[in-house]
Amino acid sequence: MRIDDIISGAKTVAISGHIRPDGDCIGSNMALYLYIKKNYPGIRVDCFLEKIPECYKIIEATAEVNSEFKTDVDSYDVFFAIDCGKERLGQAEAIFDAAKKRINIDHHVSNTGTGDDNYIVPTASSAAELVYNCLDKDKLDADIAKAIYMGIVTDTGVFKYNNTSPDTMRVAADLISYGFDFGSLIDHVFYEKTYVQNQILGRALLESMRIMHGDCVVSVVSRQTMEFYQVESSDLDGIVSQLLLTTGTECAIFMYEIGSLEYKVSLRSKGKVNVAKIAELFGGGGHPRAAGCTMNGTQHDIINSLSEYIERSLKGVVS
Ligand SMILES: [Mn+2]
Repeated sequence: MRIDDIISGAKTVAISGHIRPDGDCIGSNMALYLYIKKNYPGIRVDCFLEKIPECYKIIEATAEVNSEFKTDVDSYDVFFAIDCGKERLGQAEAIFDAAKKRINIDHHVSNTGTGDDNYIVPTASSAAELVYNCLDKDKLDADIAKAIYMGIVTDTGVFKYNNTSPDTMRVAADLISYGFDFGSLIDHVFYEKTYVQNQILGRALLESMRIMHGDCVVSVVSRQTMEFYQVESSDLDGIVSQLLLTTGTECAIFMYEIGSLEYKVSLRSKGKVNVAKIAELFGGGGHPRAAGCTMNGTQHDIINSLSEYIERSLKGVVS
């Protein structure tokens, strides 16, 4: 798929991605937006996305994103749905439906193609990598390269998840040749934490305990502690991953109180324990190495219930 061919002759182009946009959605959308804006000044291009989280505003022109989903264009000549099928476009779906030519670029395995033209590659690391493949490399600049790089970095966990392919690395290598500060970009979108996020992380690590002879690390944050540090549940992201990084640990449990005798539980595994199976037993779900559920009881009871299944899983009784 070549973007230059698709938009040839178009006067109006719209771009959008999924609801609650993440780094890949924003990176892939902004890359295409910047590409058209910079190389085709005669084309009106609009990008529709829900509110952009603060950390992604490091990308050029995110302030120009239309989060109101209001437009005076009745029917765009071309609409690009990127990083999702049309059913996850949210308020942009109606604009997509009204467009003259609908293009769908995505890497989600569940997407069978919802456009008139589709470029769906489930093995690709990210939608951003796919957008890169469609662009004329001579028309890229540092801002566009940075947006694509951000998409790849977020969806691969900084080139760590197994969706990272040799092709992904080759694309990343090309991208850094355009010259942008990829080190500070990665820190900003991936590793940087607010002061209170670091404080609650420290507290959770300090109060963690090892169970099952060190096979599992557990930490619990109470409502009272969250109030003391004035943190929200989103400030607790990443604590469970840090617990799992303990040497010799096979799995990690992180839980925080959401109500009286009610906890949100996150489970992580290095591979021996299928935590999706365990989360499903308690009404939750997820992936074999990352899952979650909501559980009732005292923290002691919850840890006991979970460890029973984790122990059986480690012994190979359940897979
Ligand atoms: Mn994605």
